[in-house]
Amino acid sequence: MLSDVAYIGLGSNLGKPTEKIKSALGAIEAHSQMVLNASSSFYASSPMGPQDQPDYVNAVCRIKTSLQPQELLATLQDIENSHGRERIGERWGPRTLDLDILLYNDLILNTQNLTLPHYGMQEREFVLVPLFEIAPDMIMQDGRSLATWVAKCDLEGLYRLDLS
Ligand code: ROI
Repeated sequence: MLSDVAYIGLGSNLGKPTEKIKSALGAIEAHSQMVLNASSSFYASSPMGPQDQPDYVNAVCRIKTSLQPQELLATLQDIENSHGRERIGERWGPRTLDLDILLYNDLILNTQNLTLPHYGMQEREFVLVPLFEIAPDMIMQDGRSLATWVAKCDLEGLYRLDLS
């Protein structure tokens, strides 16, 4: 039963970021325990954190899944690894592919390797704007609308990519 709903943030700024994100969405789609339910446009975004790295491409998708949060995390890490993700190097440094669970149903979770909702979402326009595209009516954990969160974030440096 694919009855749980999760939102996943995708990001890449090494290699061919757009291709990496497309390929990651393909891997999600191909997995027997995940159904890709919606995916946002792709966005170019200037790096949050160290500025001496390339711009990112970011997107968000919604899946239905039968994987529990920890299983989903491990599955997404497998997909990262199969796209050449290396888990060494500077914190907040460039990455070939980053897949983050943003939300899993209404679950609130604080474990060593997984925090839900994803910490720092509120400050990340490259997460909130694509999320808003596929979930315009979403209410966030503080009771405010996602629209309110989007209205408060700085949209400078974020561009929707036209891939047609
Ligand atoms: N900055 C942007 N714009 N997009 C990301 O996906 C991203 N991911 C990260 C850090 C290094 C925080 N900066 C980012 O992990």
